[in-house]
Amino acid sequence: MRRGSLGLLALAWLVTGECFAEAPGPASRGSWPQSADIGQSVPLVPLPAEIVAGEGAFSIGPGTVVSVPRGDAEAANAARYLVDQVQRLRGVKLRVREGSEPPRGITIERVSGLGSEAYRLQVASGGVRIAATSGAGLFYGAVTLSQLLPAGKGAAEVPAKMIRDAPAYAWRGLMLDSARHFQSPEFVKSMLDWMAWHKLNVLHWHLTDDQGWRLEIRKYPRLTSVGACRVPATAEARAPEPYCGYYTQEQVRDIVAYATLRHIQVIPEIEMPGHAQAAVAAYPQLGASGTAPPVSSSWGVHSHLFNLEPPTFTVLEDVLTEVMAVFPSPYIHVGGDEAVKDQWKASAAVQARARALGITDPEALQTWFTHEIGRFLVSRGRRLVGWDEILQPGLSSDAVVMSWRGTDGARAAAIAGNDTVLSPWPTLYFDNRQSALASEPPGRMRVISLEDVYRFEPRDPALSEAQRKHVLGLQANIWTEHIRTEERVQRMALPRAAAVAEVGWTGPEHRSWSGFLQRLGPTFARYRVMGWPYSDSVFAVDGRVTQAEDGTRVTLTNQAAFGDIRYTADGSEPIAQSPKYSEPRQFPAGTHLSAATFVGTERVSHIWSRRLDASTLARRSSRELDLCSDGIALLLEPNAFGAGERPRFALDIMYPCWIYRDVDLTRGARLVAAVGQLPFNFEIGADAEKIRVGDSRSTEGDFEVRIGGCEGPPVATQALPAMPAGKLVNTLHEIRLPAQGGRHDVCLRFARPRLDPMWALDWVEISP
Ligand code: TNX
Repeated sequence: MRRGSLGLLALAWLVTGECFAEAPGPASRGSWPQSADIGQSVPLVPLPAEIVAGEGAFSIGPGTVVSVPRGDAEAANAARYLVDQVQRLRGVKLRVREGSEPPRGITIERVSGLGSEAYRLQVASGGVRIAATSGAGLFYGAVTLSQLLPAGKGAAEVPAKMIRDAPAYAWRGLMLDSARHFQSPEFVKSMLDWMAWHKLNVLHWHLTDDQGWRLEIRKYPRLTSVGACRVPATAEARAPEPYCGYYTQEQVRDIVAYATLRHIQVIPEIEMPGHAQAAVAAYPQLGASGTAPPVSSSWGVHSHLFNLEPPTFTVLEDVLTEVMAVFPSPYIHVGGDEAVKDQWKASAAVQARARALGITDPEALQTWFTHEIGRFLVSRGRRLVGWDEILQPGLSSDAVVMSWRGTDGARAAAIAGNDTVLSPWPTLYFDNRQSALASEPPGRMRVISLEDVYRFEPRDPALSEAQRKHVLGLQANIWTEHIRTEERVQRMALPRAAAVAEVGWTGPEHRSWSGFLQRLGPTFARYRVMGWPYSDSVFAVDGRVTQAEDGTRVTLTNQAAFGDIRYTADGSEPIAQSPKYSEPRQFPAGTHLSAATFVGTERVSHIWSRRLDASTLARRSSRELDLCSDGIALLLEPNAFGAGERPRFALDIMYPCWIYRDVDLTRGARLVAAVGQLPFNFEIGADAEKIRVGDSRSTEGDFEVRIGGCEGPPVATQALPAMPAGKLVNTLHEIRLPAQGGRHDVCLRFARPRLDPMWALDWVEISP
């Protein structure tokens, strides 16, 4: 139903004819469809608060005039956005005119009394009006109008309607980690493009970490000359090319200006006191260890912290001064997460300082640190943002708490009277895979589906109305340890970012998962026109092939159980007329099966395709096997220096072990395995001692096969040859599994002589 059930009906707009008149009252509205139903058939993301259908349509085509108030730069900006979108979507050029109103065109106008991001969009056969009080509202009206246009060529009709819209939350963000992997300025701008298209309005930019310092600081050039390069970790014993990248202040200004035009605030994050290893590598005197570490090429929680000497604060304040000069955002993020205090506890200088301050608890020392930095920021008119570790007694009330260790931090912050942003792991962590499909790019093995994100509810019933006002909104984080390329960053983000946008914008009473799915097909079509890579995991066909009496049995599903799966059995592309899959069925051996998901006549997924032969039946990639445990389960690529496909190994780095279920071992079996190596480049503290490397009997390690469980003696063991130079996978042939009687789970593990490197399974084939 519509927002607040709208006793405001008298205000509802009747949008027919040449002018916009107010509806006389509920009675005359007849059976007009309203938000909940018509909204889903209009491909708007996020869904507006209120949509009322009208009669007729307005055609937007070559020469349609967009008029803006004279001298209103923000209105002109909204108009330019619209012109640009229509050009990209339809290849049609609109004209912008200042001042006088065109008789039949698009009018962008200021009105008073609407909220800070609210707008009204009226489409009638006589013209279109976008009205708002703020520049952001005008911009969002233009965004909505552009989304109403289908992708295609030439003029397009927009059915009459009235939209009244405003966001539920003021902070609708994404965090981009450019420290672990670096993205080009062009990529960041394209990200701003699609963020704006979804009415996302905060880009939290993670610019410094243990693995890289990525922002030019003129006063301290070593931060980038040293801190922006690391040597990539590799399982191979050769010196790889350094991995480098940073943004000049010039580039940042350009990006910030680009964002501002799209009503996106860019909030920099400069991590302190932890995640500081790259900075300490550049200027060891800033560190608490007295040593000069390299920029890290490991992932995980590192020990290097800034020290607490006055000259260090001077440097940090100088850095923040340069940061504030290029980032006008009212908020400056200073990290604060995962600062393990070992170095502070071990440092005589830090301890002396703590005593001088009268602080005995190392956690309280971080509070003091945060307070010092926060005070500095406030003196420059900015507010400190930090991860939820900053929430300690004594935290200043103007600090903003970003809740990542679940949502408790947000609740506690709101109760304490601090503003807060919801960014909880694991739901809003886009380094998690979005499906269990073998085609997912590297990341964490946990699946956070589009639906998981969509169903995230920011509203905390435990908070009072007043406390709830402190919850500014939500944000998803794209951590890039395992996301090496820009295209993958984007695929991890889209379409899950669309779900974040809708959760942040659209009130819970209007959100509907099935409605969102309906709008997704047309949304994907627009992504394609815009050239925005996205993941179709929600619709992609998941094909499971098993042995049947005389042939193979195939089960086809998709994650959302949405649309129709259509298939062909002759190697041709499935089309809207291809047979529809309804239940598991058998195909003769040798069939070349292809399948895809359709919504109506539109194909909304890529084509899944398999030849149903003996090897398809026997082979499973590591992504298709079960992992024996869920410690730190990752999907990883080995570092290769050069082009070409790399294998993707699914493994739990705490216990690399896989299970191939339900194998017929009545007459024994033959096993072939493809294996590779990965560096163990994870800083996990004392947890590393829990990792069992096994009892390796040969110099490189052994591949071990067990039946029925993973702990008993192996039924087969094979010594591992050293990895051949230049190869990322090596195939082990002819491992014999003894006859066992019946079907069994087969457990696959390695014993290795040391922690680093790890052996990993790429795929395995078990055939009778
Ligand atoms: C924890 S979330 C971190 C990041 C990692 C992330 C990986 C947070 C404040 N710290 O440093 O990249 O987990 O998922």
